[in-house]
Amino acid sequence: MANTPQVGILMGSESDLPVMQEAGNILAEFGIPYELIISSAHRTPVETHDYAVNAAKNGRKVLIAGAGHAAHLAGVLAANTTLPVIGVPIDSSALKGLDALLATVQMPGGIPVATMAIGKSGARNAGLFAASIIATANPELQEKLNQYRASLAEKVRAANARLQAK
Ligand code: RP5
Repeated sequence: MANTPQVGILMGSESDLPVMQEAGNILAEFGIPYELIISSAHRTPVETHDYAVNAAKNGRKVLIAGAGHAAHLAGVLAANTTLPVIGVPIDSSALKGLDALLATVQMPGGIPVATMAIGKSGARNAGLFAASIIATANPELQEKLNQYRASLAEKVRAANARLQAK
């Protein structure tokens, strides 16, 4: 079905939503259907497991997982699916996300998680990275990504032109 979400964006808590919505906003920009799910590796481990186990057959192509503190969400999803899993460490703890970064990036060999930067930049990049993965089989999407990159470059050139004109 055309509107079947291709990307599942999961987060450990409702408090993660303002960060993880950034990933959704990017996917919406590229016209990629996604869903936002609150599911915790610690507090709802059974639901988290079931989501990952069924994700591929439910049509998901990529999973994005955002969590803070001792963040296990991305790793638990990756343990239960061979879909690509992108982790976003969230700065919700006293350690400002350094704990979540290490917990997410330091996966033992065999179960990969592609880890982004801490916080909103990481969530935006997770959306872009998911789009890049999907674009490997979608030339139209590939072209949109090229245009997006060109628009970023254009903004920098315009900013520099404004500065030089002062
Ligand atoms: C993690 O603990 C969540 O991903 C969240 O970032 C953090 C705090 O959760 P709440 O106590 O705000 O629900 O599991």
